[in-house]
Amino acid sequence: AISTRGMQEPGVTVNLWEWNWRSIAAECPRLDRAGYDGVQVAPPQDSVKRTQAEASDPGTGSAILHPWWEVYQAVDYGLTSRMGDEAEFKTMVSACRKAGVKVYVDTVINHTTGQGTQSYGGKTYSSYDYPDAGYGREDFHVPRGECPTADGGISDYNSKTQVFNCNLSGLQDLATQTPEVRGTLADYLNKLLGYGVSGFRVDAGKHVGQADLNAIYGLLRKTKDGKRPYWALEVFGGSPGALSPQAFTSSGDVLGLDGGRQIFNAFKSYGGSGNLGDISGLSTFGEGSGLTPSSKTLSFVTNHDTDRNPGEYLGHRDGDQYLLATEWLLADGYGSPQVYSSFTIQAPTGLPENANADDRSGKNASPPSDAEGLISDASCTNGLWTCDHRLNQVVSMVRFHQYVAGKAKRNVYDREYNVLAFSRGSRGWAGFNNNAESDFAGASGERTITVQTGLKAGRYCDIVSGGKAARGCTGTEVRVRSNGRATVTLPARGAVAFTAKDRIS
Ligand code: LAG
Ligand code: CA
Repeated sequence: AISTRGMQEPGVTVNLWEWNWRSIAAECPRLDRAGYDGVQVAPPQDSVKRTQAEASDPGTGSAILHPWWEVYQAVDYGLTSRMGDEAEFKTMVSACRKAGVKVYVDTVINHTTGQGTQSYGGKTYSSYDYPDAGYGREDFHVPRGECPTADGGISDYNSKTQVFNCNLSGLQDLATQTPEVRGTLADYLNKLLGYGVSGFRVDAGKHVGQADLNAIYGLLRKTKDGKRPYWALEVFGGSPGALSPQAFTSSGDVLGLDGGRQIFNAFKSYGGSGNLGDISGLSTFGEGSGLTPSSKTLSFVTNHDTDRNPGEYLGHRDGDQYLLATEWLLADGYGSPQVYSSFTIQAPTGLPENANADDRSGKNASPPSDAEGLISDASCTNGLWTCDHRLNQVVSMVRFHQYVAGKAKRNVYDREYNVLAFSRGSRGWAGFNNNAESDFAGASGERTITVQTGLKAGRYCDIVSGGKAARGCTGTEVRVRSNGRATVTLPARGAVAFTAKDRIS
């Protein structure tokens, strides 16, 4: 186990996944004003830069030259990547720190690549031989004979030995039990900490395993703020015993992937006719619904993988329901909530004959890039980036989350189909309505509820539709009566929320 004493708390973060370093640096002052505590950034280490030869080989997974997932195929730990070079990375971290926003880095420490011969940093390599990282065959489980499968891949996700030691979708699995590999990885992470980074998302954490994760964490220096670095492990649920997310909570925080599925099932169900979801059951969400403890979880509605998995998780494509879920998670208070914001997924045109289903659906699409694969500056006006983290209703709920921090959920209203409302102590109240505009033959999806708000009498401005203005509210106004009760109309697939400081009289 690792000690979490003095560990950096992430607070509310935004995952600006595959935003380039220049754009993140420019965004950080705005993130701070919006109330975000930190930003998570895509893997900055050098990675495979595919060539036409790889794109033409169906075995490499895509006919697209530069799919988004190139960055998950480490070649060495130089900091030249699709998102920018080392100088730009350093500038970004300093600019964000100066703005009061902490930077968390997605780190690929379980494996190197599974394809290609050249990298964004201009290095060349071959299978199990990465001169610039200092890795040879002795640094990988498969050539060492430590993976029991014939082809070196993971075929049984219930086997600890296979999950830890075999190659995850062809990616060459590092022998993280050796002092040499641990030292190389710790040097990389310590360099990032030296630049001012505050912690890490550990890609494929489940495949590194607790013992090696703990040992690597033990080699890390403190952050510039004198804290132990934040450490959030990616552990997909579904495997038994030691492979479960619960079994990794003694090695760090874990990503809230099972929670993401519960959120999808509540908001959307499985999408058949008549399956419209029912969010009222989310009154019990978190440890009470079998998830990892709040204090050990990086919670989210979606991330870069799940946004591409429409049948099991919500994503940007789900529009109002996705935003409603994001607003609800920020109000609920489970885990350290993370808002996701990246490029819009579009089905590419003009694909070659050998394109596969994931190429055609847009699942493998490249972020907006130049011909060399270098990612373009993010823009919130060209339609290529979602910029969901900037939306008024999301920013308002980030502020709500910060303002009600530590206050228990009270006055839960969950007796009505697809509606959920609660107060957070006596500091804030929020109500959510997941009913569509016309679920039942033309009926309005709007819902009017009478609830106990936990707040004192007065007129309050709803922060989802607007907020306080010089006189009155720019959006909806809610009147709380002397007994704390209020009658509130929740728009279809919408929310109403206010805190004690949104009172106008
Ligand atoms: C992760 N967590 O454990 C990332 O969140 C996930 O996005 C990564 O997969 C995975 N682990 C490895 O870091 C992504 C794509 C894969 C892609 C992989 C490596 O979802 O599709 O694999 O990144 O780029 C691709 C091809 C495979 C091929 C492999 C190796 O799709 O067909 O076998 O590359 O060449
Ligand atoms: Ca491994």
